[in-house]
Amino acid sequence: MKKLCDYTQKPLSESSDLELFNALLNLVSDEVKDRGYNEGKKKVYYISAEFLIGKLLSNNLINLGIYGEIKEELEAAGKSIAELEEFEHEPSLGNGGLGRLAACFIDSMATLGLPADGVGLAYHCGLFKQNFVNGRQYETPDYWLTWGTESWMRRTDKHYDIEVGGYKLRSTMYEIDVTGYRSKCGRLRLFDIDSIDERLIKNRIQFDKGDLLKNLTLFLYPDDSDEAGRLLRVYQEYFMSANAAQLILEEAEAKGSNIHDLYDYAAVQINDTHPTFVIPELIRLMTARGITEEEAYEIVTKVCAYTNHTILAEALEKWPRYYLEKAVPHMLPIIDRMNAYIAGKYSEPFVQIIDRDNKIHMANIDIHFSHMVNGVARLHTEILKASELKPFYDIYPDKFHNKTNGITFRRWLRASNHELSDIISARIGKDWIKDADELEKLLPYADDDQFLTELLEVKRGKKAAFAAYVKRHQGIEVNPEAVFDVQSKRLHEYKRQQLNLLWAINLYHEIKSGHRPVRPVTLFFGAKAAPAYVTAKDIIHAIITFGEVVRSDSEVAPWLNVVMLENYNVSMAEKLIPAADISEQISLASKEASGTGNMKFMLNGAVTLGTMDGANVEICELVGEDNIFTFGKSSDEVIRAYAEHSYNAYHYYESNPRLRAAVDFLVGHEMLCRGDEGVLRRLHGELIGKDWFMTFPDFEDYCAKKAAALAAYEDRRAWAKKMTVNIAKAGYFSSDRTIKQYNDDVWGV
Ligand code: NBG
Repeated sequence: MKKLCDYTQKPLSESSDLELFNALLNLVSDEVKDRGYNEGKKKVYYISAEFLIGKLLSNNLINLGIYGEIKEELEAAGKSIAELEEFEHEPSLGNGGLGRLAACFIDSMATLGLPADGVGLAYHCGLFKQNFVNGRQYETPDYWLTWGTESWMRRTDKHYDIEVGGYKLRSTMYEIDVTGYRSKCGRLRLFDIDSIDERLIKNRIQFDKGDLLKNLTLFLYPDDSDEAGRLLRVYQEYFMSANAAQLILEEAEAKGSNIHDLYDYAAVQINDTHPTFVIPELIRLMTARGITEEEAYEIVTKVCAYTNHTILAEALEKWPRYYLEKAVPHMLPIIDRMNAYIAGKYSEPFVQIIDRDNKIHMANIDIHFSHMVNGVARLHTEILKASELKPFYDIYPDKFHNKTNGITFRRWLRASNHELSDIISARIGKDWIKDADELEKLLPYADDDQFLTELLEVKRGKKAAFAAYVKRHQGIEVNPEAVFDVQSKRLHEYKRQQLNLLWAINLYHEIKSGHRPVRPVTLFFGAKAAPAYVTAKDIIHAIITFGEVVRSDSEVAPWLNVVMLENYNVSMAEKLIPAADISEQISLASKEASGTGNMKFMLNGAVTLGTMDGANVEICELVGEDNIFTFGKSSDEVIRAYAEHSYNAYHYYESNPRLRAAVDFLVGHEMLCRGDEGVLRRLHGELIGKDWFMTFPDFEDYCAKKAAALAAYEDRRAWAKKMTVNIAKAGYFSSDRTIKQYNDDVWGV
């Protein structure tokens, strides 16, 4: 057993936090070496633009089974892991669910012993850091990378030559170890170029988008509101995919592949459309090795699989042909021939790779040239098959399959909620950490008073801790006795943070007219808006402004609080989710592919208030109607309303007085004297003139179900029972289950 003091070369009590942190990095790295990596003939390459991995210290110690010993050793010297964690920077390598899913997946792949690499890019400043100034979101670079010793990421001596944007670049590969739970390890491999220059960033996150040599990997999802920004995304996507393709072939050949048999050596998972170029690039590299193009098509199709994460058309990337001419001219002849090959087989315009406007549909390349296409929750996959991708489903009925998302319980319960984890393990043992179905053994405790009391006690403690955190970080006083009602996810109109806001305004009106809730409610929002997404930013402004209105009104403040959390990220989620009572999953039915926050909340004993969308449908089925609150139009009704163009927001606004009062409050005196009039009027206009994601039709039902949830909360024993059922039934949503299914049905490793 390794001791930390062997790595500090002086007593722990005399070591600085930096010295301790570096000692822990070295200790973990030695421990990983002792265990070794999952190896085998065939390997999974999970290529993704995002890996939202979160801080690694606790997670690695837990997975390596040395958390307890290290904690004791540190405590004996008067130090704590929690302090060192504050010192650690969270890697800024992702945006939302797609990236967090990739992070949970690499944890599960390592844990299940699958030889697997995550492959992506080493963004220097990540997505962005969110600050609120005058009630608005400001973005600044998230300098998470500390080049030096104190980083989990190490430089390797692997380099590839990549041609992009008229340059010949030489890439460098970095690696982060992925510890599996009590198993061997995997690796996250991130590519970069040495010429990146962070000094290019001028004002906030503005930089010269034309200077590829200096900007290629500065940011994840650089602002794409202009052409230079969109081109940069193409450069990034190709750079990532081309590195991956070379890595895949090199490793396969080193293991003895003659490339004709690549399928026996590599399974490539294309996470959304961003890594699509890996397909034509593999074809290019294979034909350069003497394989015919026709055979190369067959090989890539056997090797690659594609996951779709959204039905929003905007997220299915289409690049104008001249972008590719500029960025990757050597890809064009290959894509043209792929296009001709497909056009020769299928005449349906929808399935063509290049459309009449000369745009290249990345998802269409993925679907034709992968052997498997999957959605990420049952409803989502059904919608893909029945409407969104129907013409493809007609051609390839056997390619389509569902893989409902999952989360790693090591991070989202064991590490982030020790207290809950301990009372669970005291009842059913620790096997649930690796075998999530074991959680079901908790069901009988739904009637055990002692357990229910402890469960409520744990929740109370987590709420108090989170309230203290909010006070420290944002200076906002939060009453821990209030119901903690939480909506945390990317800010997007389809996720409908605005619906939740309208509910809160309605409650404000009720309180003003003398109808107080039985217990105070605190509404937490955690969300970043894409820098160029105007309406999303307007919603943030409205939420922050309304929070100020509420807190400054002495009649309302004791009963309602609205908090927009600053810079929501994985580390904050680990504190927030264990403290939640109600989990808001209120997307417009049919629009949320799955959601994974919903699973994390449930696992931590929050009760879902949601629409029948994404994985909520499966949650509902598992916990039963008594343990979830559902509302709203069904996905069928929504799909029909869009098809018929029958929705008219103004009609609802006009005919429902309390909805109208809530909407008009946005531009009323209280809001205007604190907020920005232009922004608030724009949002008001957007809602009554469009409301594209149909918040108004669901408003009444939402209010009714939220009232029911709040009333149910008052029977504390019955509520604790609901919490227990949610935890006990969460086992299905372990990413270990998801990964096992991918491996059984898709990868065959
Ligand atoms: C998100 C969906 C979620 C889904 C995750 C993971 C993107 C682009 N998509 O519903 O919105 O849970 O992907 O599959 O982040």
